[in-house]
Amino acid sequence: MNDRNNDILEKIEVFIVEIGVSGGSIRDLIKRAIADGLPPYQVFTDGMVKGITIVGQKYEKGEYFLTELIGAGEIMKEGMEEISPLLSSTNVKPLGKVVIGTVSGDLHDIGKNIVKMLLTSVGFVVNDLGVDVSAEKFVEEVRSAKPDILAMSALLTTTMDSMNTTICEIQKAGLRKTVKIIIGGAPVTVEYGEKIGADAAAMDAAQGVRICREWMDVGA
Ligand code: B1M
Repeated sequence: MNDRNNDILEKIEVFIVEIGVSGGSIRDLIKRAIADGLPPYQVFTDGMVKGITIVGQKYEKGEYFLTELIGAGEIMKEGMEEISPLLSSTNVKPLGKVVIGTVSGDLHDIGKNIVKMLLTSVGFVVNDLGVDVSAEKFVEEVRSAKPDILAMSALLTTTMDSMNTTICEIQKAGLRKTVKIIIGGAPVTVEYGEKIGADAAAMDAAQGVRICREWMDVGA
């Protein structure tokens, strides 16, 4: 990668970290990176994801507050709108079908959207149910769409239990053996995943995608 490419990726990262304070738009920066010949997946991971990760770290350290997080979240969303179609168009053959959603009572979707984009970029067809998805809705989708994988995200300790409820409902509907279930989100642990009978719990988006690929027998 040449200096010009490094420069534009850094600009994207800094634009997110500084919540666009320098002016311009994330869409224009992404367009420039693509015009310079950078692969969409690299623009996403080495620019955008790097930026939002730093924002999260600053929040943890008390350097940033909710206002900055909401602002960075908005920029990520706008950037995702720009890059998402490019990521999907780079796919060659579908790997498998995933139904994804943030569980009932929970409106956090930045992490879920990152997982969705990474899954899409490696070739999965992803049906995104959005946020605040009820157990009934997940069951209905597993029944009708027949996905290979159900992916649930939760960011609140108070909504984690919705994952348990959903898995119980899927079991009751006689669908548990038809679908692999992966869970993720900041409060989720491997132990919790085992406790509620998920097939896997991912600590980050990259691990989640790795696990899904392994399930489709294509390795990491
Ligand atoms: Co809220 N929020 N929030 N919030 N929010 C947290 C989660 C919190 C930890 C902040 C804090 O107090 N330190 C806290 C939860 C405390 C707890 O439950 N223990 C909290 C709270 C309390 C709340 C409200 C209740 C605040 C209020 O209103 N009083 C409220 C709840 C609303 C609701 O959901 N019903 C609320 C609202 C919001 C906003 C709307 C303002 C906004 C969300 C915007 C949006 O998502 N569109 C927001 C934000 C931005 C956050 C923090 C600051 C950042 C979350 C985030 O996007 N991180 C968060 C603090 C934190 O997490 N440190 C916080 C970046 C993102 C890339 O990481 O989502 O963890 P994450 O995703 C990672 C991994 O977890 C993983 O991959 C991603 C990338 O590696 N992953 C998966 C996620 N899902 C996966 C699924 C997988 C695999 C991996 O497979 C299925």
